[in-house]
Amino acid sequence: MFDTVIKGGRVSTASDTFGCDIGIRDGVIVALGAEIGEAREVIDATGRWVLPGGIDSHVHIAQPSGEGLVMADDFESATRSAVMGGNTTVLPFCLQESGVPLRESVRAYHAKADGRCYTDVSFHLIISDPTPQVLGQELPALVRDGYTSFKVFMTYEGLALSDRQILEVMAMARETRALVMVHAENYDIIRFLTDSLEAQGKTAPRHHADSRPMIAEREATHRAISLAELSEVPLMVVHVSNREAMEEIRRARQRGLKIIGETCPQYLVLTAQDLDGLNMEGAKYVCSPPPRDRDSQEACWQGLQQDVFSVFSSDHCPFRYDDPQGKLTPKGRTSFRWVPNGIPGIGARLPILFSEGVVKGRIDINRFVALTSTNHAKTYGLYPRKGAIAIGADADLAIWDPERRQTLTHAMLRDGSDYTPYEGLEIVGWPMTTLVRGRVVVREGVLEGARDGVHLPRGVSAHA
Ligand code: DUC
Ligand code: ZN
Ligand code: ZN
Repeated sequence: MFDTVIKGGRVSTASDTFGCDIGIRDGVIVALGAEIGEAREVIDATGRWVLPGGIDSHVHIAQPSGEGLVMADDFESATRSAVMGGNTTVLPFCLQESGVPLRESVRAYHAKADGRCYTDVSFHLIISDPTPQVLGQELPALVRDGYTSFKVFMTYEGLALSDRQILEVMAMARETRALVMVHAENYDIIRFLTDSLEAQGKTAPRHHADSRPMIAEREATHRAISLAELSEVPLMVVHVSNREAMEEIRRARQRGLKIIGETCPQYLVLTAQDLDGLNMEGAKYVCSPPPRDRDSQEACWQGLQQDVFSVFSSDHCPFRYDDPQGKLTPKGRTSFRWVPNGIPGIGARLPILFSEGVVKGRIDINRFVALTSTNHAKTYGLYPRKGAIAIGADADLAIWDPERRQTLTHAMLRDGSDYTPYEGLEIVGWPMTTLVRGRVVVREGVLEGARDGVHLPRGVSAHA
């Protein structure tokens, strides 16, 4: 007797597609086959596709964001939107707070998350102050405890690390087999251009994109790759937005370096023109790197198709629009410099890639699964417990109606923001029912599960 059997679906993994029933017991997949037997609950998946639940390995939730600013989502609302959009695990960033032991920042972040999540979660760390104490003691201990990846920034006041500091982080990552993720934009280019745009009175949100040109991303991507090559560590270049940066990663991979790339929905379906809106409307699209142009969109698709990018994440970083603690912060009206950086996307990521990618024939369903689930699990040390439909894997599953047609609206996404940058997009295909470790959390589009998500300590990245 199984707890649950999912019957009659078309099952796709990162490598295969086949018809079979899935038997679940104690939250784990225990049988795959035809007519596998009785269950307390049978879910009919006839006409549906059964895929591994999405893993979104790049999200920001309740992250401290500067004076007067508050992120639009707490862990409840972010993971609610995630599960409504077919995700079963998300990986948010725990920011090292200045002057606070890293372990303390991790404890504080757990206090925000524990007991509040619809999906499972696992934290990356953001290293803003790599002191000898942090690198020599705190980080190695945290890596041993399963926080096996961290992000470094090459830009932003209070976050940017020097090349020397990045090398020191990489040396520690090499020792501990942790995975370094990098935000690659040239800080001095951005500061110089921001000052000169402001001096010309060009302060509207659209000039955010002018202040962060592709060359700033390309140069920093090349430099980050060089530092990783010198350090002999793998490197994940996150949120890649354009052809030039993508080609830097391709070249590095062709030379045999373990450089891994990520892109996000905003680089497939938005452009810098979206920042042009009247008054402050453009602030809804302010994120970094900024959305670019049609050729960049095409390049990002090629990167996804050709495995230059192996993961597709949302970079969910939500601020409410009509809110003085969000995009309409009073200082933001004086200059784009002060508009909070980031856009929501945790619930829209999977439907956008399914509709624009699978339905429009740009990628096949197996590539979709790899890009949205399996490769995240492998990259961040969760495989094969996560990201797989296999005996012994967690029963994290999304049951898709591949033909459902809808116009995307913010109301469908159930997050804590007051807008989606993807409003009005025509979407074909939707994750109707989602199970997290065997429990139905969303059934036919209706949230019904409890907040039973847990924090997952992670193993070593497949790339490390
Ligand atoms: N980088 C991110 O990864 N997210 C939002 C803003 C940023 O700069
Ligand atoms: Zn970033
Ligand atoms: Zn991010």
